[in-house]
Amino acid sequence: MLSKIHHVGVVVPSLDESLKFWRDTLGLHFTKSATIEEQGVRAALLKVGESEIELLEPLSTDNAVGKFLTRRGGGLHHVCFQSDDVERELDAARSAGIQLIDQKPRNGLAGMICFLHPKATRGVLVEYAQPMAD
Ligand code: CMX
Repeated sequence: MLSKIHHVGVVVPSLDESLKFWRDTLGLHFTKSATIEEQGVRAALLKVGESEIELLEPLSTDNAVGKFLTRRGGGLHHVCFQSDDVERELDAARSAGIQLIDQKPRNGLAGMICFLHPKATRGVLVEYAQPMAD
């Protein structure tokens, strides 16, 4: 079941520069950061209430996030819904005929994640995440 907005993804040219605004000026609580080679990004999560902002800095200009930065100059990139079972959400989306990016969940900063294609979701890149138990 989808329970809340887990995070909103924001693409930035530099994670370190962006943290000066999101963490230091706005005062959001920095949770963690990591380089996720499979996704081609450096990413950081900042908590605000029940949800988070995920900052994404591309590792190269020719991957998914790099192309987004080049084309749009960064900004709002995706919305991620939390689920207790991403595999089930993916099966439901497949059964509903929604075009998928991921055929099965994979590892991301937010836990086990998967993406639906923005062409099938009226232009909004949608992610599902099942956080790992702490
Ligand atoms: N939101 C809405 N539309 C998007 C988009 C986004 N974030 N990113 C790309 N698109 C659109 C483009 O505008 C383009 O539309 P048009 O054909 O109408 O011009 C179309 O998708 C194709 O864009 P592209 O730049 O040619 O890129 P690709 O087809 O190579 O890839 C996508 C697009 C969505 C499949 C790819 O970005 C992807 O696989 N994203 C999911 C993975 C990801 O974003 N990972 C980073 C997050 C990591 C994490 O959260 O842990």
